[in-house]
This record gives sequence, structure tokens and C-alpha cells, in this order.
Amino acid sequence: MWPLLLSSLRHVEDDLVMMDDLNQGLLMHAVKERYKTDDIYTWVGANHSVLVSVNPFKTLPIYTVNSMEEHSKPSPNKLPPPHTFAIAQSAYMKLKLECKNQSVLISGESGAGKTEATKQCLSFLAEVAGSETNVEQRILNANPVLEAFGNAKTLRNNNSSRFGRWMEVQINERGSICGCRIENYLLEKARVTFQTTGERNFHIFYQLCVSGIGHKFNLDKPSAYRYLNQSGCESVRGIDDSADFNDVALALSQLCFSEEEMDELFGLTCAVLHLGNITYNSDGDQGSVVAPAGSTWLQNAARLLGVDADKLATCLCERSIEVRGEKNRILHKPEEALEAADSLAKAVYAMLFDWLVKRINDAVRDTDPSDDASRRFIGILDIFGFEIFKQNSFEQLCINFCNEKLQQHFNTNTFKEEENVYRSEGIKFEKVPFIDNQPVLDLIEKKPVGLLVLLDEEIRLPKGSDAKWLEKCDSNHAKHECWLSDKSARMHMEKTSFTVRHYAGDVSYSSSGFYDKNKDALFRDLYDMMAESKFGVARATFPPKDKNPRKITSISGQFRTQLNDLMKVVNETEPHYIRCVKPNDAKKPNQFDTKMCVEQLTYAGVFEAVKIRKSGYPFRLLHRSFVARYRCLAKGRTQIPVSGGDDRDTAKKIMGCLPQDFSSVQIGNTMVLYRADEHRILELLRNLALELIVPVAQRGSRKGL
Ligand code: AOV
Ligand code: MG
Repeated sequence: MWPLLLSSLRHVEDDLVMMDDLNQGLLMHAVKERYKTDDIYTWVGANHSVLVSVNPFKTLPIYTVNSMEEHSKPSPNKLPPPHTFAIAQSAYMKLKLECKNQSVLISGESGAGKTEATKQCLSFLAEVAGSETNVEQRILNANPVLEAFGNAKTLRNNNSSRFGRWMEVQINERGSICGCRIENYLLEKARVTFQTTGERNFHIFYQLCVSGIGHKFNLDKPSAYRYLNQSGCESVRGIDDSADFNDVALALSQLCFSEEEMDELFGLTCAVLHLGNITYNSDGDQGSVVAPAGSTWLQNAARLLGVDADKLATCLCERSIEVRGEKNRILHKPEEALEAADSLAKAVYAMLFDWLVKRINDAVRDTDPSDDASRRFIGILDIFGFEIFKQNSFEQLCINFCNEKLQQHFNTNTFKEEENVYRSEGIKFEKVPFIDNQPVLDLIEKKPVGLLVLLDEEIRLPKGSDAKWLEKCDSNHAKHECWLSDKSARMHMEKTSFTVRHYAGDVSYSSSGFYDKNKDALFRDLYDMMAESKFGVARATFPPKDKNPRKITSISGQFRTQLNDLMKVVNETEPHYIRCVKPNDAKKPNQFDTKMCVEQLTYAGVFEAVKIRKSGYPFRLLHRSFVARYRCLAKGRTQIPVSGGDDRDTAKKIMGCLPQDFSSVQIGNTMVLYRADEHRILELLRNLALELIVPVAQRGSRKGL
């Protein structure tokens, strides 16, 4: 063959599966090269259901209304450029054409860009689908509110979501948005009372402190509060708490929150801060008293919680228990009273967040019952990615469990989707094995001895503990392939650790605190006190409890139920995936740490997906598109019509008249399917035919190429 100017062919593919060669290094190189030119998005696979997104850490001019319009009118014969808008467009088109619910599943580690991608998809849908009732504006207004109450500055991300969310954007038969349903998962409530150095509490606290309405709630500067002044971080460069508060207040009023509701919402939030400042002295004996007597912190907290100050003091300094019908008082030591206040603060905030989501749902609900039957939805999932920290605890096990579920869905789906294409095209195919993470899911959730199942059982036992739970896990799973017993290590040093072999790697957890975190108990007296608050919002967040003590709902139990419900819904949808990648830890633009990126794409199963797709027939063109692209190879052959004719037949004839071997190309019912080798030959021949590349012998005569 002639030596060719191959460099003129080289461009960095915007679809990883289209790349000629398949290995991790080359794939990474492609993503990196694209990143250098601010092409932060790359497709994985020809059907555009998996998008890799690398956080640019700088503002790119690619999210304008113009760009939305361009993406909303993709050309039928051209690959749509990779973009979050293209994913949203594809979901929206499929929903309309196939009348099937869609989902956009967004994953990636902290700071990778999941929430930004969620907002981009929502804005695109709001712009392109619109609504007949302005409900799309209310849906967009939910964002600043949810972020103020649910996001915080962490070391990894200045605006880190500390909860997961699923937003189901409902679309009526006319293709307009008609409502939305938001489900929230696992708010990190421990942050209310403690933050690591350099991190902050939830944004709303600082916003209220600097807002003009702070005085209404007797608020002082952030530095005055124990819950805000321990981490050495009160303001963040790039965050304007005062301006953000104005956005929140505006958004709340557009979500039709009444003045009264807003007052109670902000009041309860501020009550949390006052509650944290109450101090206690020993009562000289076993118990404690609030000090100083008449503490203004106590007065403020009680006023804003809508309860009596003396009652609040009593409920913090002692608790009553019932043993065989007889009531007894247990006095709290000062440090126990402090702990009681912390647990009340966390409970108030977490319940308030749930109430807020419920209340937003009321404001964005579809109120037209005639839409019921024809309504479809696009669900968008913005949820925590795998977490592998130095210290991993109960929260990480729940989060990683959730990721295992989503990963299993991704694997099965990528695989199933391939099979479906071959089946519907009537093509023979070989089954490709893929990593199945069912064993680790079983280890965690399978009844009767899954780790979380055993933990739920433990908290129902009168004398349960972290240590006893760990012992049971050890004895039940000693031989489990995903349970790496740290028993021998435990003899020497880390007495509480255990390791789980996750899809993304081995993660060691410290079992201390699992019991309490899962039980999440608020003393009964404190709960009952809140249930009788004079404020409607407080009463709504603490509804009277079922008196049956056996029906304790654990955190892991609630989360597993939520997750299983979510998976049921997601399984009924056609999924689209956005795999977000964080290119460096410094949150800096134009820095691409290859090792970090390889790790993240591995966790996300992207290499696996590329492999599955490549082992089949990754190149697919509709008969018509194939003929349109390659008819030029058969120029001058009389048996091939210059235009028109049966496309399937013409496609066959084009390949038939060429000397190369195309015997492994599959002509399916609607598409021509083939592998990289054939693709390379076809493209080379096409470039030659169109004189896009020129043999070396002729180089001198063709300037300007
Ligand atoms: P996350 O949702 O994945 O983290 P975010 O979506 O909050 O991450 O992104 C983190 C930060 O990266 C944002 O605040 C932006 O500054 C920047 N960023 C992300 N995507 C883009 C983009 N497309 N263009 C410009 N900047 C971007 V967490 O919520 O922590 O897991 O819990
Ligand atoms: Mg986020």
C-alpha cells in the first residue's frame, strides 16, 4: 500500500468505542487530549447513552440558550456532539417517540460535577420542553433552596451536596413539563454538630447569620456558635452568603412558601444554633443543670422551637424510661446533656430537610389529573459516588452499597442493551461475560445474615453493640469472597476494623459507631416535646410516633427500602449515564492527573463497558447512512445506483465490489454492523476516494492540504 499522510487522518475521537485500538492507556490519552482543548465530554458507544464528563473547573461558553437550541435539533445522519444537553435531548426524544420513561443516572466522586450536570439537564428540559403552567420555573427554583439546606463546603468541593436526590420531571402527552417529584436520600446530619477542620456546616446557617433577618432570630456572627466556629472556616472564597440568601428567599416565595412558613423554617434552623450553645453544670450530684440559670441560649432555642424553656431544660438534663409500666427518671451528666442537645439539633435539622423536600414537592406537583394516564417522566439521579477514605464508617458503607447497586444496573444494562441490538437486528453473537457484583450485594443486604440485616437485628437487642455485631459478621461470613476478615489484624491494633471487597476496590471500615448511627435514637421526651411545639412546621416534622417499640426503623433499613424502590423505578426506565470525572484534587483548570482519572473511570465501569461494546460490533450505521457515507467507494460501478435503490441491497453491493475482505461485516435488519478493522479500511478508502488524503508520490503537487 502507498505510504499515506496518516497524520491528516488523526483526530481525537469523540466516541471512545470508535477508537481503533482498545487499551486503557489509549482511551485515557484520548480523554486527556480532548480535555486540553476544553472538549470535556466524550461518548462511550455509538448509541449515546453513556457520556464521560471531565470537570473543567472553569466557565465554558457551552451552556447558552443557543447551545440548548442547537442540541435540541440534532441532525439525523450525524453523531450528536457529546454534551450533557445531548443526553437530556436523547432522553426527551426517546420519551416522546417511544412513550417510555427515561432516566439520567449521574455518578462520580465528590467534586466531579454531578450536581452541575443535573442542573444542566434540568435547565435544558425547562428550556426545550417548557411547560403550560410555569411549573418548570418552580422546579428550577427548588435548586437554590435544596443547595442552601443540603450543601456545604467540604475539603473536596466548595458546594458539596450532602444528600442524594432523584428528580422525576414529569412530561405530558404534548411534550411539556407538567410536574416533578423529588426524593431525597441520606442527608449527612452529623455535619450539623461537627465539621472537619477547613469544612463548613450547611450553607443556610452562614446565610442566615449575614442576612438582614438574622436579628429576628437573635442571631449573632457565625463565630459566636459552637456548631459554626470549630472548624476554622466561616467564609469561602467564591461564595457570597448574603447574595445566596436573597436567592433562597426569592426561590421560596416563588415556591409559594407563606411568610409564616418561611419564619418557622428559618426560626427552626436558627434554633439549632442556639441549642448548640447551651452549657451545663453538674447539679452537685449525679445530674446536671443548664448554666447560667436563665441562659439566653436556652430562651432563644425554646422560643424558636416553639416549646417551653423549662421543659426544654428538663428534657435535656434528664430522660424518663418506662420499665414494666413504671416510669423512672434518669439524670444526665453535663456531657450527656450536651449530647442530648446535639442529637436534638441533628434531628430537628434532618426532619426539617425532609419537610422542606415534601413542601417543595407540593409546589411542583402536577395538579392536572387528566394528565395521569399519559404522563411520563425523565428521572435524574444525583447521588454520592464511591467513597474510599482513610477512615470509613457506617455512612460510607451505605453510600458504597448504593453504588454497588447502581453499578450492577449499569453492567447488566450495558450488556443487555448489546444483546437486544443483535437480537433485533437478527445477528448471531457471542455472549460476553461481565463482572457481576451480586456476591458483594448479597454480603451486604441478603437476608438473614447480610451485614446491614445483622446490624438492624443488633439494634433491636437490649444489649446490642458494635463489637457483638462485628463478631456475628465474622462468624457468618468468614468464607465469603467479599469479606476480608481483619481478625488477625484486630488482635494487635485496629480492634474494630473489617474490609469489604467492593467493585471499586477493597474498603476498610471501622465498626465503631455503627450501632448508634444505625439506631439514630432521639430520646422519647425530646421527640414528644417537639411533637407538641406551637409551630405547625415543627409539629409536621415530628408527627406522633407509633407507640410500638418493636417497630424501630433503622437508618440502614430506611435507606435500603428507599434504594430498592428507586431501583424498581429505574429498572422500568431507559437509562442514560453521565460518568463524571474529577481531573485533579486542587480544583484547578487545565490540570489532568491521569492516575486519578484512570481510577475513576475504572470505578465507573467505563473500561468494562467499552470492552463489552468493542467485543461485539461497535460500528453501526443505518443502511441509509452507510450508503450515504460509502457510496463514493463504488463510483463508476454500473451495478450500484448513483442514488435511490434499496439501501440494504446497495450496502451489500458496495462491499461486494471492493477487493478487501468484508465477510465479517453484518448486515442486520436496519443497520450495517462491523468492527474497527473494517471501519479503518472503509474510512481509508473513503478518504482516498474523496481525495482527503493523498499518496506521498503526489504530495508536492497538492498544496494546501
Ligand atoms: P459533585 O456534585 O459531583 O460533587 P459539583 O457538580 O458540585 O460536584 O461540581 C463541583 C464544582 O466543580 C462546581 O462547583 C463547579 O465549580 C465545578 N464544575 C463542575 N462541573 C462544571 C462544568 N461543567 N463547568 C464549569 N465548572 C464545573 V458532591 O456534591 O461533593 O459528590 O457530594
Ligand atoms: Mg453534588
